[in-house]
Amino acid sequence: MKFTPILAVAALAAVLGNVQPAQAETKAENDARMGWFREARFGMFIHWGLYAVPAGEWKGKKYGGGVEWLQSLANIPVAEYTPLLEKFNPVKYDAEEWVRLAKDAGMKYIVITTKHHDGFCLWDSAQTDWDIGATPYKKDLLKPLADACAKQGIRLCFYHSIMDWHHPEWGDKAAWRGNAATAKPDMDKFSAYLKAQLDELLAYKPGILWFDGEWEKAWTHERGVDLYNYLLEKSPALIVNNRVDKGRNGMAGFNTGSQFKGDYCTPEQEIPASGLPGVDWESCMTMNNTWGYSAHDNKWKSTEMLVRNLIDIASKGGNYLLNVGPTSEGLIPAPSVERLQGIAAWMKVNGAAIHGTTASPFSKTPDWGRCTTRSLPDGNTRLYLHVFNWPADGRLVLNGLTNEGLKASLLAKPGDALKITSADGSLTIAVPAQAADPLATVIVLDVKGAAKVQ
Ligand code: H79
Repeated sequence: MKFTPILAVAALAAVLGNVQPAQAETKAENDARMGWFREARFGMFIHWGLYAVPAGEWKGKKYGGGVEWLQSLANIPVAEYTPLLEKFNPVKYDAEEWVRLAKDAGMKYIVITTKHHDGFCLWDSAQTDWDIGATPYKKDLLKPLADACAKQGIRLCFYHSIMDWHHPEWGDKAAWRGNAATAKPDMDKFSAYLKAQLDELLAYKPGILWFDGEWEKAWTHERGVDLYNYLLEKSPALIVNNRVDKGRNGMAGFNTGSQFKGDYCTPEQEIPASGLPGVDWESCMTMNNTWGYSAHDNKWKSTEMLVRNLIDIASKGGNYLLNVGPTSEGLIPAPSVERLQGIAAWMKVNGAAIHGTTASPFSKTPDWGRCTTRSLPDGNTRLYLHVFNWPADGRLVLNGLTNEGLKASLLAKPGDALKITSADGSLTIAVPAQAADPLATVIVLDVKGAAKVQ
């Protein structure tokens, strides 16, 4: 719902507000701010908006890929897209249930699209009528999620698209939008709108602001720096992804220079082969081939692949942000629920091998699987060996690991010690004949001191 006088005041405050650059942060301060994110390792992405109504189909034609892009894929002018408002009525939305699904799967945070590229807002913003308040449902969708997250101990985080196909002042005009109010869009007015909306969103106390759609020319490095500083000034504990600025290297997502703002890198639909050493990062990925709900995308990844992606990412020191795209009724599709429950079963046994762990000491990805690590208080190191390919001869050989082995067992059976032998600069663990879990069987190995691999 739009209140014009408030818009004017908010816009003025946003322009005149204190946007002094934040003081340079010390490493200790950065460690404290990024701490929960580094421990989390696993989060849920939720892409939800008006595009769930057409669900990947427009005028009888089916579209593939990310169908949250439908307005652009089908070149739908704003005037034709607007009536979707009347059909977005998520009466089956149960925020408690969504958070429960995420929490059971071992996810520690949720990132929801407060506004995607089509500009539609999931909360009743005072800055626009292009929001949930104009649908038959009317009620704020973020508040119940914020409450459920607070109750269940999950961090709520917000995706917010910078690019906005609905706002007349967004500076890159595609002819199909048909909504340019002026011949020359005013990006200062757009920035004021962006900041006033972000002020509203900060009231929900999000853990992360996850920007996107920063690549169009209208968004500049200067605006990225200004927005980052604006947000950190207002909310010093906030984490902001690198898409606030212009430095990300396409889908690979890593920063191309230290002048660019953003607290972590954002590979999209890919896992960096050797991680991104020295920086924080998070790979966001879909379960099928779309982010927003599609009625016809059946290209689901297996639960095995999703669990192994999580392990692979953790072994490289990153986070996995795994997407669901709820329907316009407010339901997470059944294939997504099934997969989350499969992941939950694995995480119930093996969560300790993911949460709060650090990257593998092996420079080459081992043939048998992946490794995550944990520094123990006594200076020794715990290795979690996630075995994908179970050794046929009952011997798991860790090539090049020169540490003294202290003890080993299956994570699921801590009482049953496995025999460790060392020879020729490698360490070998005698394992049972059969893998305990076909998705990945985890062996815990404690070694003396810091892990050393030759
Ligand atoms: O919200 C989901 C997608 O809708 C959105 N990001 C995820 C999280 C997304 N936006 N764009 N894409 C996905 C793919 C488009 C990539 C491109 Fe580009 C935009 C190719 C060229 C311009 C970004 C900038 C990648 C390369 C340069």
